[in-house]
Amino acid sequence: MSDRRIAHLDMDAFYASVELLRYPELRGQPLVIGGRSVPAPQRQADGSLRCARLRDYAGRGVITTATYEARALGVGSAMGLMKAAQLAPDALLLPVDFDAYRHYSRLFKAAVREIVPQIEDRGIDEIYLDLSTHEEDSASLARRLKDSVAAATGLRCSIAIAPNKLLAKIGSDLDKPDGLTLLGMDDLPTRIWPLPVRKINGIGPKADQKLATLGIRSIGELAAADEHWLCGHFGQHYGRWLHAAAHGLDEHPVVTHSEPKSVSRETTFARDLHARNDRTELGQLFTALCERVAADLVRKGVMACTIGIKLRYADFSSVTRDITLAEATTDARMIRRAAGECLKRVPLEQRLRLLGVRASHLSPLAEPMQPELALD
Ligand code: TTP
Ligand code: MG
Ligand code: MG
Repeated sequence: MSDRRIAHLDMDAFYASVELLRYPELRGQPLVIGGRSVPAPQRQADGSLRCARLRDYAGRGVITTATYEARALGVGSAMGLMKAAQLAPDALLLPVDFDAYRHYSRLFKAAVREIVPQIEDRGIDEIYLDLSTHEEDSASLARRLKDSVAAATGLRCSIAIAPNKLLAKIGSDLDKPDGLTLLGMDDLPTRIWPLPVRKINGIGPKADQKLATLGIRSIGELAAADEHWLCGHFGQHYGRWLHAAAHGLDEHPVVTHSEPKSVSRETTFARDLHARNDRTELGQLFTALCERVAADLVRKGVMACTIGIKLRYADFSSVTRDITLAEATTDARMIRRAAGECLKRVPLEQRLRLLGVRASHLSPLAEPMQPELALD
């Protein structure tokens, strides 16, 4: 696997850049997106644009993102707006418009697929690509991808091509904005080891803090640490992973299969069953179906927000019902309970031929590359 070529592509200041497509006259100014009930910019009679400023904001909202001009003033993602206002009171403040960002997210991914059909979708503004089978050299491929995204959206992105996902992800951040970064294993000592450990995807605040108390701040210091010593402090699994990551090693494949839209299981009974007279048998079959759906969800790495049932009656007519949960789940008991609720909403006088359970509105389970969740 040592000759893989993996790309990570991440849009630059994504939400803010989409807003600037709409309001190009705001380019070059410090601008942040976020908050609650922030007024949208108003076009004045003289054609000028009137925009909220950070200093006008009162409330508990946070910044989703900031333009690079605003970042220069010390503000950025996840910072409270009131705190940001102290650092950059004159920065412009725009409300979030997820529909617009989703639209541009689809556009840039479609532009990439024109060149590399298989992508791993990692969220609204980033993707991984496996370029190993492409003939074209990395620099010109990356250039073409960037040009294609820019032509389709008017937006800039940063791309890194590296031997694996771990290094590609670190790399796309190295020369932002508008970065084009090529990394090989030779670049480890000069470009990766000086970086703080937090730059590794999978080292979160908790692990970062614990490493700091052990005197390890840079990836190079982590690489120099003894693997057994790390395992002693972080457990076998995470300790080994830390050691490998610091040496730029990562074997995770780019996962390009598209996620299923729904998962369902159904069963046609050997003989028609009646909801009352065959209650026990029906209940057991129902539970078994829910357990199989739950297992399918886990196997596919997704969780479901909507649970539905399908019944077919002795006269071959059928009905479906579904229910949306407060929280996505893969849990068989939760699915069984939701399906039971659905069952209360269908007529049960007739005998039944078939029973089905379906889970939909799927979203990916947490990325397995983040073992830090298990830390305490
Ligand atoms: P990022 O790719 O992390 O950031 P970015 O695209 O704004 O800037 P960069 O040039 O550094 O890549 O996140 C993508 C979008 O996700 C971002 O535009 C807004 C949203 N987001 C939040 O809503 N909250 C957050 O804490 C972060 C980090 C991002
Ligand atoms: Mg981004
Ligand atoms: Mg991103």
